[in-house]
Amino acid sequence: MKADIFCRVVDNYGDIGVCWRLARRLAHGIGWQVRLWVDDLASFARIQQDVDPQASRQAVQGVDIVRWTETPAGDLAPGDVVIETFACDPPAAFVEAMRRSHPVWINLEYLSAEPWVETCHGLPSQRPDGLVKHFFFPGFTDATGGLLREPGLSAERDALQASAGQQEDFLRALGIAETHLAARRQGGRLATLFCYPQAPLAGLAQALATDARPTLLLAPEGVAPALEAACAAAGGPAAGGPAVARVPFMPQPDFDRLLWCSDLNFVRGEDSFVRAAWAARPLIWQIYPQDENVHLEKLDAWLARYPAPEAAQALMRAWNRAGAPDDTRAALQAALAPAAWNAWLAAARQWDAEQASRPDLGDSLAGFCTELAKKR
Ligand code: TRH
Repeated sequence: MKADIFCRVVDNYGDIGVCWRLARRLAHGIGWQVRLWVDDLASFARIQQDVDPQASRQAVQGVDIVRWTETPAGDLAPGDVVIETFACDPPAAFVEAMRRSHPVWINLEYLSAEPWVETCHGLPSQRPDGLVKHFFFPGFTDATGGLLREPGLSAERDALQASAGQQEDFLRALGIAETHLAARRQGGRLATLFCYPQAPLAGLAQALATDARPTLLLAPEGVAPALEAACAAAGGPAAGGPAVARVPFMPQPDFDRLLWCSDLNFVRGEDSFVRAAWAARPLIWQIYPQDENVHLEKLDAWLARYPAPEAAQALMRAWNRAGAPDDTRAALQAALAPAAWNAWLAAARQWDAEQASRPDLGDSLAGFCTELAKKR
């Protein structure tokens, strides 16, 4: 099968993050020939450093990458499957060519735990021009398209999590100082922090400063720029406060490894949230903020499925509401208390095992398209 994937970068890295992961999943795991159209190669190059932001056409890891804004779409014939992501609308000239070849047309939607997703997953939408678009929803239940997950991921994760030496080698290669590695060897906590600007950093720093276990926060360059100041205000490492280390943006497989090495992962958006679940460690999700707090309903829909103790759920609500620092401080302290923490650890393992027992989105989508292609 030949597939075209269209990616419009709205903001941040989630749009390209999902598309790039899907492109590699279909090309490597399923064996499709994949062409990925991207309108913002600079964002792409941030998470996949060998992408050339200037090239109008390039091949990276076996995927044919097209700079969407420059390439005349009418010159390239559609493949067997066209996947537009997040309703991004393929260019008119390309749709014109689709009217002649009638490929399978998929709109891959955003991830949501809300129940209505199950009733919309897989539905067709008949267009006046004769083309039919099908809606494909990722999700957490059997009645959805599932989550992207590469074969062999658990085994790779388990091997790294079982090897203190390999974890240290990995962290050292990221530039983590020997003093931090030594502190970790003596029981220090490692936490990855990937969040939006409104995250309540003061409450985070204050809670970690009162916790007996010292914490090293690993934050990607440019994320949470006020973090160092918040940690200094909470007393700094000398007074038991969290230490901060900056890490460069890294390719997705390394970002997975970072999450696997961490005891606790603060993640956001869509893709890093799913990857933190595959780490099988406690995660705190900052959902993408929307107008009129619609996102808080989506957060609750997911919390209703996630088996973590009430203290962890309350922490996530406080983290996303980003209210007074005291709220986050108290909520994090409660979630780190031994009984809650142990229950949260168990829940993270259970969530990973439950979700990993379902077919992944790559297989589900490939199967769905193959069936539709037979009926063309
Ligand atoms: O960056 P995000 O917030 O992305 C988004 C966008 O805002 C988007 O418009 C919105 O619709 C969506 O969220 C829900 O968060 P996300 O989804 O976690 O994407 C980040 C991607 O970047 C993910 O694929 C992981 C990747 N990444 C790396 O590969 N290396 C890194 O070093 C880091 C920090 C991230």
